[in-house]
Amino acid sequence: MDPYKLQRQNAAIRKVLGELLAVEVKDPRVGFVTINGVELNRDQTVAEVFVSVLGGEKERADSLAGLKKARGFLQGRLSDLLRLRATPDLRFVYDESLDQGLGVETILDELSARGEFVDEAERRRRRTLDSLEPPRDLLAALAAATRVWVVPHVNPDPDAMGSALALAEALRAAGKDAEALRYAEAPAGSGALPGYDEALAPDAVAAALADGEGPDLVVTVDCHHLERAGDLEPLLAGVGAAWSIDHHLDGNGPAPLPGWLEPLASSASLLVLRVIESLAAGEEGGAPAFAVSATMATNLYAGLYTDTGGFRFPNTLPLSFEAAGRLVAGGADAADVAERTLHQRTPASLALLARVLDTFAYHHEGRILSLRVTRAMLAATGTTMADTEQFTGLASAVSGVRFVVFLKEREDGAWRVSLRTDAAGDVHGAASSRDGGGHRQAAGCTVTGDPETLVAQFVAELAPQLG
Ligand SMILES: [Mn+2]
Repeated sequence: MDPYKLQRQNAAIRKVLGELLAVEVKDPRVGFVTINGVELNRDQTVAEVFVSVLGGEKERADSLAGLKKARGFLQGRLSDLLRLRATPDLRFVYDESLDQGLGVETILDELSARGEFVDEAERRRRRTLDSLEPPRDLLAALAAATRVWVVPHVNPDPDAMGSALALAEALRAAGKDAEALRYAEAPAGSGALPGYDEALAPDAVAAALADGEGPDLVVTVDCHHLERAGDLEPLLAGVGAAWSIDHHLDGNGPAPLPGWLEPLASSASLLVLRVIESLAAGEEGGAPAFAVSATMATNLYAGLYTDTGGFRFPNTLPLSFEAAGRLVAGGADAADVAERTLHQRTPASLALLARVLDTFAYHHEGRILSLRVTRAMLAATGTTMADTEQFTGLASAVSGVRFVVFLKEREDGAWRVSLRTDAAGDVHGAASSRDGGGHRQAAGCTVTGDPETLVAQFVAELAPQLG
C-alpha cells in the first residue's frame, strides 16, 4: 500500500479510537488514556496503538486492563465506522516516551496545546454541525435507489415522524419516488407535522406491496433496526435493502442496520438534516440539486426541539443550536412547533397528570423521583400512553431531582420504564442490563413484577451515583 494511504489510515484509526474512548467506552479506567499514534502493518492485519496514561503505575495498569477488555468492542466499532475490509487486530502498546523527563504538568500542557487532551464534555462542545458527515455508502445507497420508504419507529415522536417526513420530501425533490410511512395512530405532536396526512399508513403499505409497488430501499429513522417498526415490521421484512439513520445506542437489540448511528447527535433529525444538505448540494462542482424547503425545515426542527426537551436536556450542544439556526433561517416555524409539540395540553391529559402526580414518590432526600401510570388511570381519563410523553420532563425539572424512574403499565401487565438523569448521571446501564437501550441521560426498558419492588430495585441500583 502506498505510504501516504497508510498514514491516512493510521490517522483515521487514531481519531476514531479517540472518539470511541471518549464517547462510547463506559469503563472509567480508560478515562486517562491518550492515543499517541497508530501503526498499521503492511497487510493491515495488525494495528499497534501507542497509548500513554496520565497518573501513576496503578492508573497505567488499570487503563491497559480496561483497554484490553474493550478491545473486541473497539475492533468491531472501528471496522463498522471506517468500513474496513478486514478488522485489524488491535495491540495496545504503552508509549514510554512521554514518561521520560517530563512531569505530568508538562504533558498536560503539551496535550492541551495540541488540542488533544480535552475531557468528553469539552470534546462534545467543540463538535460542529458540519463535522457530522453522512457516511458515503449511505449517500450512495440513497443515490442509487429509485423507490424509497422512510420508516419512523412505532409510536413515533416528533423526531421520528419529522425525520421521516423531511427525508421523504427531500428524496422526492431529488427526483426519487419516496414516501414516509406512518402508523395507524400518532401522538398529537407528530400528527400535527406538515405532510403527516400524506404519509402511508399500514393499510396503504400492505396495498402497495400487494400491487407489487414495494420500495427498493427502506430507511429507518430514529431507530436502527426494523424490530422497532411495530405493525410495519412484518410488512417490511425482506422488502428492499434496509438502512438506518439513528442516534440511539441500543443495549442488546439486533445488530444495527448499515447506515449512520451517531450518539452525539441530539436528535435523528439533526443527522437527517446533514443527509438532506448533502443531497441538496448535488454533484461536486455542479449546481445544487434542490433547496431545503420550509416544510423540511419545520419537520426537522420539530425533532431537534422535542428531543432536546426544548433545548433543556444535557444533549443540547452548540451543534444543536447551529442546526436550529440553520433550520429557522430555512423557514422552520419555531413558535408553531413549540406550541404544537411540547407545550400543548388537552383537558384529558391534565386530568391524567393530576392522577400521576399522586404517585410521585421521593427517595434519597428527593434526589430520585419515581412515578407511575396505570391502565386504569388512562381508562378513567380517556387518555393514551402518548399523553404521558411530557411527564418525565416535568418530573426531572423538580428541584433537587437527579434521577427519574417512570413506570408505565402496558396492556400485557408488564411495565415500560423510562429513566432520566442529568449531565453527570448515567441511566443507560440500568436499562441495557434489562435488554433496554437509549442514551446515558435517557433510557428505557421493559420489566415485569410488582411496581413497588421494581421501583425499589431501580432506586437501589441508581443510588450509588448520588455519591
Ligand atoms: Mn430521537
